[in-house]
Amino acid sequence: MKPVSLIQFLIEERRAGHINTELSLLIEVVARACKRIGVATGKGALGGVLGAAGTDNVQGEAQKKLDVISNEILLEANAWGGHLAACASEEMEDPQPIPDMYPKGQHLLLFDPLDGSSNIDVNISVGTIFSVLRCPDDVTDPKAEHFLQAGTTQLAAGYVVYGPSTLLVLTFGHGTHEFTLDREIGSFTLSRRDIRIPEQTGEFAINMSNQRHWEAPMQRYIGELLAGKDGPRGRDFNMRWVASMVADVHRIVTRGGVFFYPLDAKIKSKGGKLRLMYEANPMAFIVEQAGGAATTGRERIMDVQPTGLHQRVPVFLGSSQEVEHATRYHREADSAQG
Ligand code: P6P
Repeated sequence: MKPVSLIQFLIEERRAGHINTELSLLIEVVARACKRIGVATGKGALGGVLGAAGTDNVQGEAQKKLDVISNEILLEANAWGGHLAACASEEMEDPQPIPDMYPKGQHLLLFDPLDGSSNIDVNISVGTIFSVLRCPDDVTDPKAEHFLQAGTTQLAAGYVVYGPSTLLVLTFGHGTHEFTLDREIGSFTLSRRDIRIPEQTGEFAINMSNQRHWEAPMQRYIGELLAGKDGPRGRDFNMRWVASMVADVHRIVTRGGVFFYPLDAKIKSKGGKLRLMYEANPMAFIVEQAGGAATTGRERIMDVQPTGLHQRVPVFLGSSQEVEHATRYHREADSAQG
């Protein structure tokens, strides 16, 4: 069968009325920027871009040189096209407006330019995560509050995983689709259309070193998985933890599984570890469109009404039956506490 390129897929989506021309251009530009990020990360030590940048981001986390480089690549690529009103990034305190010299568009782009970058120096897969919102009609100079839209309003979401192959996974709300970068011709080619995540799974992903800090329902749920076939679940489970959300989520999108970053006593005051606007929401959109589920342990992630651009939430996502099982334990515990 003739391979379908990303641009052909985008034209098909436009003809189907799923996206407009401006959004189609936006995705093309982001995909091209991610190819450049992939080249930069692929150089490794030879590119002189490993290691710390010597600066901290808005989260107070030490930035890697490639965090800063990846952020700049995405900002520069999206400045001139006329498809965006502003960008927001994990690496920037405030949104960056499109420079006045360029036309502005009707979209807002949010991204984590290089998620999992602590893995860069040890050559483990990392990725870019992005989310697209509509800029409110009467807003010409978007501020942070104009980005504070629930995940259900996303027009598009995607990630690019820089692994043995470079893959783009994308949704416009009409299924989740995967594109593989054909390095010989430099274009993303459709490799999986309408991905479905199995409802059941025997594989979970969580950072077990936080176990003693978890809330009681999380202790109960994970304890039952660890008890295996001799415990209440009556089956054995396997565990994976890459500590790179894009890599862990892509495994789940590919073969099922469930990913948890629950509240724990260390991070409770911050609301969680992962960021709602440019990590949890886009991943939730992608996973739900593939038949999976995504909650905070108490509510659907995409229903959360944001209160801050860099707000954090707990994340439970993946195979729907396990997400619902763990979420049910949290709701039961909350009800019991009254
Ligand atoms: P921990 C990477 O820093 C990240 O934001 C996600 O990509 C990843 O899932 C998580 O943090 C890893 O957290 O506690 O294992 O370092």
